Amino acid sequence: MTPAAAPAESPSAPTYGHFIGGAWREPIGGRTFESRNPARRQEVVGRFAAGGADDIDLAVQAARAAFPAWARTPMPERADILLRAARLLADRKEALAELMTREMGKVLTEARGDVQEGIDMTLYMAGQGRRPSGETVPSELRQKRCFTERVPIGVVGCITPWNFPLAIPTWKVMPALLAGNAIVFKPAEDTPLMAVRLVEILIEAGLPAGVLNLVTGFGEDAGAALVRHAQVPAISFTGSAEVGHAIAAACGGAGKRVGLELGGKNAMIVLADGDLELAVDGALWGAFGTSGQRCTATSRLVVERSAVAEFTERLVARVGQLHLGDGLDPATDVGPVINERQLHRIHGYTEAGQQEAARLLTGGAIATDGALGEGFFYRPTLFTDVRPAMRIAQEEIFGPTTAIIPVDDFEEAMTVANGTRYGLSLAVYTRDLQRAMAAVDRLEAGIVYVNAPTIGAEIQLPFGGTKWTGNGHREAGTTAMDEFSEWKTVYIDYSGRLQRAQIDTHQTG
Ligand code: UN1
Repeated sequence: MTPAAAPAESPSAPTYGHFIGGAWREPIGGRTFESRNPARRQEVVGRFAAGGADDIDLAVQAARAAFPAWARTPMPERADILLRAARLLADRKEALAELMTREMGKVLTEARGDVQEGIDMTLYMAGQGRRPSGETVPSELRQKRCFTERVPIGVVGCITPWNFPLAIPTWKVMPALLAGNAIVFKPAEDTPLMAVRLVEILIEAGLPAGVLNLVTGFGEDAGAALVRHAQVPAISFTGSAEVGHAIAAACGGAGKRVGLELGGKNAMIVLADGDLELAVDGALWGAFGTSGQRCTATSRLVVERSAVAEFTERLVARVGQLHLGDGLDPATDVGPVINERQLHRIHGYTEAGQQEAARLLTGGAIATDGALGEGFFYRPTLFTDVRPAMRIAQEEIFGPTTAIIPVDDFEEAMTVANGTRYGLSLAVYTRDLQRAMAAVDRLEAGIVYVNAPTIGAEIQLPFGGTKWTGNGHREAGTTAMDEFSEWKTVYIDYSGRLQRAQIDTHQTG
């Protein structure tokens, strides 16, 4: 079972195993599953091992065995491996992007962006390997030094989604490796091939056996076994709020650390003084880029009432021009959605919107004409007259659907934008600096944009959200290592006598 062969059309698509302890292995139960091209469902891009509790246990044991030596390896040496991996990712950017489009569906330009985000993250973490990673802090006592240092946690479980099949794994795997942890990596069942490619690159870059282990398969089996495993003290998960909260409960009960990144119901506020053409450009990109399958997707357009008619007219015209198709076709603006279940789930939200008397302006249907019928295509969908309490204004749809919510003024815009359970990304369009800054102050989200849509975060800044979106962690940026390391505080007393903090320094009388 080697992963070397290029993927081909079914039935000759290759079969890939788990990567455990430095070797590719067949799944213990012998079960496999297929990853298919969402633009052409008859095309199998690969067959993969369907992992279960036994495979996970094997991977955890391999990680435990590799951990001590990796933890002792100097951080700059670990960083050098990441630097080599970044170069390999850059060398293979085009091939990886094409493969991503075939496995996941996003249009090729966006797939290139996903790979680039992975390269950026890997380079950034390689650089972090030679930067200060602790502090020297003054002691209140003489002849005493105090400093902090980061130490690895041990074996960490990384569970990643399919929508950014390369970038998001790098947000977790790279800082976890740099911090000195060993990893069991369980990628989404819809995009295992991108995970295989990433693991291959890290091995080629020189990662020692057992430091990174890959177990492919389904959340209910492999994912749940990883979360429950007694020798995995930390889990990092990106995915739905429903699954994330179940993981958090399991981790909480077992005293484990858990980092969650759980989606959003992101809004773009368009104030009447804003540049409406710029806002239309932003809405199109934010709502329909990646077929709306970003946790940062612009799924609400909160528009000041006096601008609604003009904004809507311009937006409807532009949505009508979006070309739906295979992401490998340069003429395509919007690719397929990930799978059949999601396709029907998205359509269910169209029905919910209509039942609640929102007005459908365009789209709202599964596309079946010609070649589109071979894949999972949903027409870019725009609702208006949406009220803030409607399901389409409250629940994460994760598809090419967005909703115009008219509001009377700035105050109502703030209330509506903040009025969901999520708190990932919010945007405001205005030319008025005072209102822009007031919005920055008042919007309840981990990420706020001014005059840009809700998508487009850069890796050198913290990524994550408030409220239901997460549990306080931030990925990437200056905070990337926090989720994957412990702080050790060290006091060194070289006075040769007992010195008592708080007491000897504050003698009275
Ligand atoms: C996600 O949607 O899960 O900010 C991540 C963005 C991308 C990352 C999105 N850089 O849209």
